[in-house]
Amino acid sequence: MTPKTIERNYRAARDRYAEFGVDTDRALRQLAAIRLSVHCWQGDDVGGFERSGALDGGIQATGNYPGKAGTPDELRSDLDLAFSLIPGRHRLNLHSIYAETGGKKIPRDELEPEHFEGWMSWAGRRKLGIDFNGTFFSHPMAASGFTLSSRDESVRRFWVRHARGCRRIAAAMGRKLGSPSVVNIWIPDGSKDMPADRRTPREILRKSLDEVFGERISPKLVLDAVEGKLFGIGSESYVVGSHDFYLGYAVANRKLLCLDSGHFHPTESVPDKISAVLSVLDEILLHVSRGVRWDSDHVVILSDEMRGIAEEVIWNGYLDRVHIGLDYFDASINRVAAWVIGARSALLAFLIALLAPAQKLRELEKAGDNTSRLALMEALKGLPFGAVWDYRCLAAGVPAGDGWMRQVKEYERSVLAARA
Ligand code: RNT
Ligand code: ZN
Repeated sequence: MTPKTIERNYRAARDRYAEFGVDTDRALRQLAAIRLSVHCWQGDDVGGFERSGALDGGIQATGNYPGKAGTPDELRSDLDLAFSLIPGRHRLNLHSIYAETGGKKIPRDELEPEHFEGWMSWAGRRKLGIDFNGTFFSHPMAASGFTLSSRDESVRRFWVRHARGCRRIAAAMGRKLGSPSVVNIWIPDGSKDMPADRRTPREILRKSLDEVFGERISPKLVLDAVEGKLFGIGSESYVVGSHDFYLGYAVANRKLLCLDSGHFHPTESVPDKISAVLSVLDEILLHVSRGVRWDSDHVVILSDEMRGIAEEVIWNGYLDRVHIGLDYFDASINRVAAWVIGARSALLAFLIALLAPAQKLRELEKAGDNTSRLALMEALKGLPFGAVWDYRCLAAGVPAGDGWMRQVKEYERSVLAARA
C-alpha cells in the first residue's frame, strides 16, 4: 500500500467515524500518548544472563526457534528492531536476571544499580523509561518452592534483601531516566498438593513484604506492584500470593496491584476486574498476556479479552492510573516478531477503544435504551479501524499491515542466523 492509498483510506474512515460522532484525529493523538512496558524476557525465553540453570517457578517457555539473544548486546539489538516496528514511544520492562556483571558472579541479594548501567544508558539514549522486576525463580534459593514466604529464615532473608535491592536499583533508574520505575513482585511460592497450613506462609509473606517496603522511596522514583496468581505448574493446590492476598495487601498498604490476564480462572473477566479494583486502589499494573487452556503466556493478539481490557481502561478514563505491561514468552516463533505482534495488537485494541463513541453508549444505557446500546455496539464492529491504524503506522514511520515482517525476515537472515 502506498502512502497515498493509506491517506485516502484514512480520509474515508475519518468521515465514516464522524457519522458516529467520533473524532479520529483526536483518537490518534490519544493513542500516541500510550506507553506500553515491553518485557525484555520475550527475547530469550526468560533466560537472563546468570547462566544459573533452567527456567522454573512453574512458568514455561516452549519452543526452540533459532536465534535467541544470548548477550545483553544481542538482546538490546533485538529490542531496537522491535521498538522500531512498534508505533509510538514505549518503555522497557527488565528483570533482575538481566544484570550485566562483567563475567563476575554477583548474588542476587548483592545486585546494585551499577549492574544495570548498560540498560540505563541504552534506555536514556532512546528516551525510554524502565520498569523493573525482582527475579524470585530459577535460583537454588527458590528450589524449595518458597521464597518470601519461606519458613527457612535464611532463605526468606535472602529474598527480602533481593527485593529491597531491586527497589534501590529501580530508584536509580527512575532518577536517571526521569520517570518512575514500576517494580513488580511476583513470587512462585506454593505447593503441588494440599497443604495442612495455608496460614503460616501467608503471614510470613505479609511480614516479608512489610520489610521490603519498609524503606521509604519516593513514588516519583518507584511505584511498587504485587502480582497474584491462581496456580502454577507445581503449585496447583496452593499459591501463597493469591489474588485475594495481594488485593488485600495492596489496599491496606496503598500499593499497585498487578493483574496478569493469565492468572485467573478462564471464565473470570480481567476487563471486569479493572474498575472493581480501581474503585479502591489508586493505580494498577497490567500484565497483558494470553493464556491458552492454562497460563501459557502466548503472544497477545486482538482477542475479545484484549479489546475488553482496552475498553475498560479508555472508556473509564483510567489511562493515568493504569500501567500497561506485556507479559508473554513464546519460543516457537521469531522472538522479535513476537514482541512486535503482541505490542501492535495491544495498541490496536487501544485504538479501537478510542474510536468508540463511549459517551453515546453510556447515554443510551443511562436512558435505559439497552436495545440501541447493543445495536450501536455491534454496528461499531464494522467500522474501518484498520484504515485508521494504517494511518497511525504511516504517521509513526513504521510499516503498516504485516509489511514490517520484511525487516524481521531480513534481520533473521543477516543477524539471528549467525547466532549459536
Ligand atoms: C508468572 C508471572 C510473572 C512472570 C514474569 C517473567 O506467572 O506472570 O509476571 O511472567 O515475571
Ligand atoms: Zn505476569
